[in-house]
Formats: sequence, C-alpha cells, structure tokens
Amino acid sequence: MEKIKKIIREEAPPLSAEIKKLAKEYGDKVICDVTLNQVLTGMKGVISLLTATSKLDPEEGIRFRGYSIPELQKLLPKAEGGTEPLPEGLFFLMLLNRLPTDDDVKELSKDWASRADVPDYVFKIIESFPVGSHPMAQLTSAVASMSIDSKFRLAHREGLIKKDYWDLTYEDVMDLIGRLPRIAAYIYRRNYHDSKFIDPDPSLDWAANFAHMMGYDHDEVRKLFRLYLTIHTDHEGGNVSAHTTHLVGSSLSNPYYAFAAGLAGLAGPLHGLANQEVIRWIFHMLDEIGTQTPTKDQISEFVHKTLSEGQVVPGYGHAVLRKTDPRYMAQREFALKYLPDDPLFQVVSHVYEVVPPILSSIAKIKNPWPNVDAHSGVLLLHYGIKEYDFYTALFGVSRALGVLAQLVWDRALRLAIERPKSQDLAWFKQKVGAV
Ligand code: CMX
Repeated sequence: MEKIKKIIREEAPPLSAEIKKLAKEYGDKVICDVTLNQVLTGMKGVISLLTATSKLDPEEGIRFRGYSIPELQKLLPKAEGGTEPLPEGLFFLMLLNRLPTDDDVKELSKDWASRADVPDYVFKIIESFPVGSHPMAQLTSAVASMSIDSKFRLAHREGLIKKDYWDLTYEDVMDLIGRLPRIAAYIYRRNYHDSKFIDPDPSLDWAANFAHMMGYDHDEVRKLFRLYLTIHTDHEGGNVSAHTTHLVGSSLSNPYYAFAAGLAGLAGPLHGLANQEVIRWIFHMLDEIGTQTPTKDQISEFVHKTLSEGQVVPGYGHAVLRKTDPRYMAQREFALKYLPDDPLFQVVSHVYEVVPPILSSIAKIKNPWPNVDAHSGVLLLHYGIKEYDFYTALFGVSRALGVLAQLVWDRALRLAIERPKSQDLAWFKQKVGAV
C-alpha cells in the first residue's frame, strides 16, 4: 500500500536520527539495574528492548500504541454489520501509530488478498508431513520454506543499501501476512477434514476469509475470528514469540526465518501452546470427575491434584501481568453475549472463581489470575472448532501482525544486531561475593 510506505519513508529518517542523537548524548546513562535474581529468572523486568507497537502494564494489561482493548473495540473500523474490530485496523495502528479510516482498512484487506497466493512448494512441504502432525510444526516449516522467495533476502544478495532494508522487509511482511491464513487453513483442512480444501474468497476481510477457508461461515464465527485475531497480535517486545522474531531478524535474517523462529517459540506450553493445554486439562478434569457440570468443590480438588503432581494450571499466571488479562475479559464478554448458556463456558467461569484463590495461597506464584489462553478454546469449541491442537496456529496467525509490524520498524530504524553478554556461574558467584 503506497500510503503506508509513504508514511514510513517520511517518518523513519527523523525517528532514526532522533535515536542516534539520544544515543550520542545520553548513551552512558544507566536505565536499569539488573539483579542476580533477574538473570536467573529469565531476565524478567530487565529493560533492554525498543518496541513501539504495544506496551504491557502489569496491572492494566496491554495497550496497543496507547489504546486499551475496550478503546480499540470502539475506535477501530468494523466490517459491515460487524461488532468487533478488524485486525487490519490494528495492524495499521501498530505499524503507523495512527488510527485507520474505513478506507485504509478496506485497502489493507485488498492488499493482503492480492498477496494471498501461496507457492505450490509450500503445499508440498505441508503434504510431506504425516496427516495429524502438530499444526505448529507444519506452520513453522511452511513459513520458513518461503524464505527462498524473500524479496529482502534476494535484494540483500544483490547489494541492497541499508536505508532501503525496511522497504523490502515490508514487502516480505505483507506477502507473509497475506499468505498465512491460506497456509494455516490448508493445514487445518488436511489434518482434520480429509483434505477437503476451500478456496479463498477475496471479497472477505482477512479474518472472515480465514474462517471461511477453515470451513466456518457463520456470522458469529466471523465476529469471533475478528476479535481473536485482534487481541492475540502483540504483547510488547519481551515475550518469547516477539523477542525471538526480533532477535532472529536482528541478524538480518529475512522475515520468513524470523517469524518461523517466533512461531517455534509460541509453540511452547508456557507460551502460546497453553491455549490447547487449557482445553486438554479441562477435558481431562471432566473425564476424571465423570461429569460435564462439575461443582466448584470438584474443580478445586482437581486443581489441587494438578498442583500436587507438579504440573502448572494452564491458562493461569503470567510473567508480567498481575491482574486478570484484559484479553481474557474481552473473550469472556464475547461469551456472555453470544454463548452465555454454553456448558463449557460455565465450567471455564467456575474455574475462574476457583483457581485464583488457590494459586494466591502459594507464595512463589506471582500472578494467580487467568491469561488470554484460559478462555480462547471454549469460544472456538462452541462453534465446532474442536481440534484443539490447532489453537496455537490461530494464535500464531494473529501474532504475525504485531511482531512483523515491529520488524518493519526494526529495519527502518536500523536497530542493531542483538548480542547480550553471558557469564559462567563462577563469574556470578564472584560478582555477588559468594566465594
Ligand atoms: N500453575 C502452577 N504453578 C505456577 C503457575 C500456574 N499457573 N504459574 C506460575 N507457577 C509457578 C511457576 O512454575 C514457578 O514455579 P518454580 O519456581 O517451581 O519453577 C513459580 O510459580 C514462579 O513463577 P512466576 O514467577 O509466577 O511465573 P513465571 O514468570 O516464571 O512464569 C508462566 C509465567 C506464564 C510461564 C506461568 O505462570 C505458567 O506456567 N502458567 C501456566 C502456563 C500458561 O498459561 N502459559 C501462557 C502464558 C500466556 C502466553 O504467553 O500465551
């Protein structure tokens, strides 16, 4: 989209100059002390990344370029007759730091649709996986494979100059976002629907088209997909999928490699895979208790059992958040509106009442509240998307929008290759005076 490129072309040089000036004048200022505990617990709270697209407050939750989820639900353009924001609009906001008009969003939809053709070799790679293979393995490989066509990679080989890095990165990012729903839907239909593939409908918006290619054309599913693919996009820069995409991209690896690496990180059970684990855990609980309508006491007993077996309660806790995740609340509100009587939603609601007090009583757990993954599965199940090992792929398609918008700015601002310093245990012991 020429309008997007024009804005980046105009805004990147002064911003880049501002960063250089800041570094020159204040580069020696200390901005963050680091304790041994922080090093040993995954660098929590160590401020070491420059991310523009979103910011996470422990109490309030995520804000995308300053806007909370309820604000975005009001302010972002919606599909005709739709109630939920279109993910296209959030991408525009994250990328350009301004709210899009209805026309901006329509144009973006069209642009992505025009880039949605997936090369045949990608389908062949997916076909080479045994049917039933985990969708994240297939999606990661499919995305990585497209690096052979990366416009950035090919131009870099021909001597692309630094100030144009962002332009070709942008082209790859837009191609990748355009293709992702088609690829994910192909994996879905092949794994679970006897390879009965459904052609894209380019007249639909990005989210509705994705639902359509998966086989779901119900108006409420479209609404759910728009919401789902909006709220999962970004969670500032330090989470595993965002940080990995940034880190790998910092070596000038092309966007396909960088995002494939991010997807591999998302596929861990402590991160995005938790959305499938939540449903697996709930089904296991219902099986074991022997009812679809467990009481709170029965749920409590099962939670204690999970903990006593040394397992985590999936969907609860967070590295940064210290309150209920607003992404959980947005999904709960959707459920209250569209599926208040769904029996599984009742179970999820009971779990929400039972789990926080139990986790709060365990001193080491810093956040007893639910995160985004505690709620997403029940909504998908309600509409018949029951293949829960696909859920992380849905998360991944959404996550592309945030981390790839940031990747464009990483290149536009020419952020440096990442290279923190590591030390061995002896060094740390000496440093803190433990020897
Ligand atoms: N159930 C049981 N124990 C939990 C827990 C939970 N839901 N959340 C944290 N803990 C435990 C940790 O495992 C850790 O135990 P050890 O010291 O024995 O290793 C201890 O409490 C301290 O953890 P923390 O500082 O509170 O949390 P972390 O920042 O280390 O981890 C997270 C955060 C999300 C990985 C963790 O809360 C967890 O495992 N939750 C369940 C999995 C989950 O829902 N992940 C999805 C997160 C959202 C996303 O990225 O998609």
